[in-house]
Amino acid sequence: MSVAIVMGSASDTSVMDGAVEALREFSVPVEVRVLSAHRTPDDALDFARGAVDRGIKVVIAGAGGAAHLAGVLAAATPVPVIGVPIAVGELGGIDSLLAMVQMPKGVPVATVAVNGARNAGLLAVRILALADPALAKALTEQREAMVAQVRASDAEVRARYESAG
Ligand code: RP5
Repeated sequence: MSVAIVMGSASDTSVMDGAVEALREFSVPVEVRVLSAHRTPDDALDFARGAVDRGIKVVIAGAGGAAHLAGVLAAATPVPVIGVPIAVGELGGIDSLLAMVQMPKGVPVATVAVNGARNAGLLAVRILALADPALAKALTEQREAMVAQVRASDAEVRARYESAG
């Protein structure tokens, strides 16, 4: 059981590391690849067509600009694809966001926020957790830790403003 993290260029790694880190926090095996819908279309399609046989359960695809990678992969595999639009160039990510999120009917890509690679990793964990009770328990613990952290921030901020008068 593994998650594939695919990106259009090695220049995307600084963003996509967020997905790698999230998955590693839950000890989910990851395979990381650079595959481009435009520069290496044959490799991207070969990868997508072989994903099921290699035991990949979720694909996370990040790309910037005219970001067709996630959609092309989703067209060639039944494995769920999560798209991460990456902010590059003059348009600040709106280009990659629209390219990923505006998929035609029949070929879904679950698109997260621009540069939202950590949430893509966490969404992949949630998908895997549907069939993995240990992972579901770890997710619950992580969410409880987040609740505790926000409540601690709330207490700290309230105290700071109360004492300021
Ligand atoms: C996209 O073009 C890649 O996903 C990357 O975000 C962007 C720029 O790629 P490089 O020119 O840095 O290789 O295909």
